[in-house]
Amino acid sequence: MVASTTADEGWDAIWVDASLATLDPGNRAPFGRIEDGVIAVKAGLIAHVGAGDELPMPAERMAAVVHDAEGAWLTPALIDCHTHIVHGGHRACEFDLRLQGASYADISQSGGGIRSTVMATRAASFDELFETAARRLGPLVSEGVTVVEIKSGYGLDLDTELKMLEVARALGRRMPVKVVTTFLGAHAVPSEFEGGADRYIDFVCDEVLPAAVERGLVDQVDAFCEGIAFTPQQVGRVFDVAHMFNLPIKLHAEQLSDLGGSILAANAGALSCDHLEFVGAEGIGAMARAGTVAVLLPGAFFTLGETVKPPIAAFRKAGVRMAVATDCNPGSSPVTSLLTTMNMACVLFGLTPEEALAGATREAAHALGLAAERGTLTVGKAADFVLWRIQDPAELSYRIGFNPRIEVIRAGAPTLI
Ligand code: DI6
Ligand code: FE
Repeated sequence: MVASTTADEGWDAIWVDASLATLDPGNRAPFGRIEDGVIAVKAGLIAHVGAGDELPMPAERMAAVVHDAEGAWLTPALIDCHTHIVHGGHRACEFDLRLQGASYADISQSGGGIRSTVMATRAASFDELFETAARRLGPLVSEGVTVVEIKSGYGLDLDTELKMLEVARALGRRMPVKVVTTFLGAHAVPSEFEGGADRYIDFVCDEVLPAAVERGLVDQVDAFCEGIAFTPQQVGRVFDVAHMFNLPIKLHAEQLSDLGGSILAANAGALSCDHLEFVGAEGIGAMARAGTVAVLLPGAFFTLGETVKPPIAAFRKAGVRMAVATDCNPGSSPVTSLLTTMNMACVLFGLTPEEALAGATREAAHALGLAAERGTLTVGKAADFVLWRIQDPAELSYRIGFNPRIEVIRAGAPTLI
């Protein structure tokens, strides 16, 4: 690789004697690896990535600060591209019911499920939501996550949807993480609209989404397309409003059945379709053509005891990018570890450890429309990376419940976590 910055410019800092897993598609080695690598930063961005013996001058003369990585592995910082981390209450009682044989859909249809979290979220104060979400975000940050996507969707009324998004924005200001907010007003039909899904979609499209956009609270728009939620036609109406506001879209699609949501979403230019256990050939084809990322959520698959897996081989064959995310939520995926989720993606879905790491970095950046600025160790991208005490990058997916993080660098500077 070639240095893109001359010595005269002066780098802010350089890490030497690092084993780099760049995940850069231009580097064909496994994990895009560079042994005995160096990485330099300037003004919060990656200024140089390469082999140590290719530096034209001693590191001390090229950067103001020299860090010795002592052979540690260094990867792009992790990105959790699908979470519902802001929510009130818990659903431990449902967990118990499911263990006794009730299905997720049964519980939802009898008034539990998402609606029970909606009640708890409406009842919670801003501070309660902030504190509980921060406690769940902490473990992710500690694993080297520097970007997290956070959805609304447990308010389903104007005030609570806004409150959730405001909490998400506050987390981004007060914690060492960039937050991407997603409006998920079309997550479930709230009880006050029982039997009136279309009327609820009118309310979402005419009032809630515009109000949230006006307050600058929305980065992207999502919906839940499912028998227990909304039809493709109803989702299409939400997407039309998102397009009017020039907001990127994504979709919870084919989680429990195949309604063709992925076809609709891909044809509407969605950044990602998420879950996808039941996606068919037509959906896969549409996603491949549109460059829509498949976001795999093995925590939900695991928690719900699902048996139908997303079609990994078909995604590979069609060239559909695969991201991996926690789906951190109180019902189907009470998971606050992206590393464990990577393990699940390998063990349950058959991803390779390299695909799992790419899924939590490069492909997750694509799923959030951030690929130009994040997700790989590439000159010009944000200098967000993690140093790990591991012998091989596959170890990040292989161990369970173990966090080998040494240090997290954010915008070129070590973070205190
Ligand atoms: N699918 C999910 O996995 C989450 N939302 C969705 O549409 C779970 C939501 C919940 O059960 O609270
Ligand atoms: Fe989800």
